[in-house]
Amino acid sequence: MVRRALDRLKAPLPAPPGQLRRGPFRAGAFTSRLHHERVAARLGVALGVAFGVCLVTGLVSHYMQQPPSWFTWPSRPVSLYRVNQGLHVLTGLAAVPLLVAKLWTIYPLLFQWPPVRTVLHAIERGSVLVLVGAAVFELFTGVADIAYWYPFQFFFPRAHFWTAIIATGAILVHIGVKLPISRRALRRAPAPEFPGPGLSRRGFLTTVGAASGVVVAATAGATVPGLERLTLLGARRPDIGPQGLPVNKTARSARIQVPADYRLRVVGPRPYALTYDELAAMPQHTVSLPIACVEGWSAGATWTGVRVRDLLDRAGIGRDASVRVMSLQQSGLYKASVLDPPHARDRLTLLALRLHEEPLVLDHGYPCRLIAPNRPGVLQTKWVTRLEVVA
Ligand SMILES: Nc1nc2c(c(=O)[nH]1)N[C@H]1C(S)=C(S)[C@@H](COP(=O)(O)O)O[C@H]1N2
Ligand SMILES: [Mo]
Repeated sequence: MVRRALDRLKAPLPAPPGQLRRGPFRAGAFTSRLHHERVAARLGVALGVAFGVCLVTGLVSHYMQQPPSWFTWPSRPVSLYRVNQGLHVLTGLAAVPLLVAKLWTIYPLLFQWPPVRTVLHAIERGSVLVLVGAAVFELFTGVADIAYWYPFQFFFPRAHFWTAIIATGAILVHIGVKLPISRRALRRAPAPEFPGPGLSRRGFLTTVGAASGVVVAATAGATVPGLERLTLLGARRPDIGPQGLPVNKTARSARIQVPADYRLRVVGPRPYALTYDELAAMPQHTVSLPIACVEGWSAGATWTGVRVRDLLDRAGIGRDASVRVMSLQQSGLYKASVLDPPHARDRLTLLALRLHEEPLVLDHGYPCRLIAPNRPGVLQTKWVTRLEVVA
């Protein structure tokens, strides 16, 4: 049964009339020696590595923000998420020149003749279409997100996540189909290039690799400490902003009004409320922790404030409780976040009142903001007014 169905998929289809074979469909229409399977295979390997790292780091980031029950993420090492986020952004950016080069290398295949030989061949070509569409979509939306540019109607994280899943499936199918060809192309001694002017295959691959390297070098400073001044292409300089730190969401755009009778409320078995002065009179601790923003930048800073676990203990909240951190913000996705037990109990997790020893400015979360180790920036809630146990 299966075999017969497969045979049918492999049966040759009638060829279209030869008169249609014109323009780019002609034999020998593409003359560049760079449209070569060896070039395609090399670029494919580089893209596979870049997309692989991008996928794994992207999944970590996704599950941190919407944790399923099986997912736990430790609060240490403190900068693991920063590294994860940096790898995601940099491998994604490095993939842009690689993908452009790969598409250019293989585009003559668009005009192969006959366009489809068998049903199986049609399916394979269709899967390449899905793959190219998904890869281009991922890189485009990723770069747009880094630039805070949302020319689309859909919700970026969800579309970016699901397209990654589709792309991964299409890549696996593609690797399965092309592996024998790539192996052959990579293993065999390189076919001699026909002589003539123009770029050699090696020269082309070196140029593409260099372009990728320049993109990484010019954007790495957005996440790697010490390279800030090299950030020529990054959308943000992580050392520029009020109090030396960028602001993602301003108080104005979040419509924050700090009421004159501001209180921090901690809701547990023994609920209580504190004024700003009472918070400032509690034991203060200083920690050095980064904001690692999923929108492509990370910046370290020194924060001073009250340990969250001291606040929770005082309310009688247990060690295994997850805690919701709520802000003065009325609407928006990031008006609250949840601290799971490892982060809630970590001695580095603070409600910070000061940044670089000065009181927080409103844009950084005055009266107080959450800062916890090994956590994405979107979960470092600003303008905090309430901590409560998650039911
Ligand atoms: N209440 C609230 N807190 C928030 C946000 C927000 O939109 N609302 N944005 C988050 C994001 S995306 C980041 S990267 C950090 C940035 O902190 P900063 O502006 O102090 O650098 O704050 C986080 N805290
Ligand atoms: Mo962010």
